[in-house]
Amino acid sequence: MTMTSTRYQPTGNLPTPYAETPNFEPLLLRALKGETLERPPVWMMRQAGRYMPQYQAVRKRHTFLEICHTPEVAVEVTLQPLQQFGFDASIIFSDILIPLQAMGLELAFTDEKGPQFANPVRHVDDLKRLHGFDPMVDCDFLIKSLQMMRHELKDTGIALIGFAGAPWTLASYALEGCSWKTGRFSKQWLFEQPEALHQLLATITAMVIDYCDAQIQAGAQVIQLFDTWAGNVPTAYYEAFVQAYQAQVIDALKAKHPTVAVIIFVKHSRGLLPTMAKLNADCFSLDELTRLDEARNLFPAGTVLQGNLDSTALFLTDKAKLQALTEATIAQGGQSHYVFNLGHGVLPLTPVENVALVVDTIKNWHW
Ligand code: 1CP
Repeated sequence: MTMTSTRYQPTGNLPTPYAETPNFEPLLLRALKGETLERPPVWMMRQAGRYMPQYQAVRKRHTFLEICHTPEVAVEVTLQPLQQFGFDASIIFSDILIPLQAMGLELAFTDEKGPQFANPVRHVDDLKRLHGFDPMVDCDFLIKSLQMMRHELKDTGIALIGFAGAPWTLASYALEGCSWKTGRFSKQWLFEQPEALHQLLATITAMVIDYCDAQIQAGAQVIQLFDTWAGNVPTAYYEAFVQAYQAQVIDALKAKHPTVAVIIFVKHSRGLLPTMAKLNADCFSLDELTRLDEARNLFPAGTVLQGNLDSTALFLTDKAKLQALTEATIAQGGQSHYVFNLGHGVLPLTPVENVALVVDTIKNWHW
């Protein structure tokens, strides 16, 4: 397949650095270190994507997977929300399913069905099909995208975030083959074949560690782990099948890169917080079901919280209400150990002017 990608040119028109940032140390990194700040850093999960006309224009020229696999284009769409809204952090454009593709699962993406694996893991024997890979070689497109982004963000005060799916969520995609829906296959393995599931989780965990390590070497300054489907696991199984593997990833990354912060996002984490607090993560990204100020008491002192404006609030037509909800979120987050984000990702069809309003509200905030 031939691809006609636009050549990447340094844009030079990124927002000016945060004025009070000494030596341009990104505000996000300062917040993650626990510094007291005038205002919190702001970024949004899924800040690049379908809600932006500029992204849709790129999608007319490229499939979703082409964007992920072509560094010049991945960088172009990673930069779009920074240029338009002035976020304080940039999350590299990729997808949590990319490393599963590198392990041998055949990934296709259609507009109707979203991501789908043609050969999901359904039998214990299928585990033999999953192979290791060298992220530097087999995901060289991601490595190059990160290197180009770091170069682009130099001296802007914008931090670069790399990411991976956490083991449970990746294992469930490998088992379901597509969107989670009922989680039938993942739950069957959980209840009937726990040993095989542990084997799958261990294989994926080793991969996630190498994959994040490679992203850090390529320039990622922070790693966020997405455990989108962790909140759907029955409590009796949670620690052994979800959290134990999150902990392995976090502990391995912290041992190798003590100064690189790890953020963990667990969707539907209300009720799991006292358990999650045992993790060695630097920052916990909470969804909108939890109040940040109440959650803070459940975590050890020095823990950074991230979140958690309801993504659907960005559909409000009442701008004053949206501004008030944004300010209430900051007030609950606090003056230190806090990073502004949504409770989950920016949704398709979100009005762009509301994303701008939220970012401006935060940038105008003074404690
Ligand atoms: O053009 C398109 O239609 C593609 C839509 C799209 C986009 C923009 C997908 C398909 N992935 C992405 C990018 C993406 N995915 C990013 C980019 C960086 C950014 O945040 O700006 C990130 C961090 C992800 C992570 C991701 N992918 C998660 C975890 C976060 C979350 O939202 O829960 C998950 C679960 C996925 C799987 C995925 N990829 C895409 C879709 C539609 C889905 C969901 C599939 C399902 O229904 O389960």
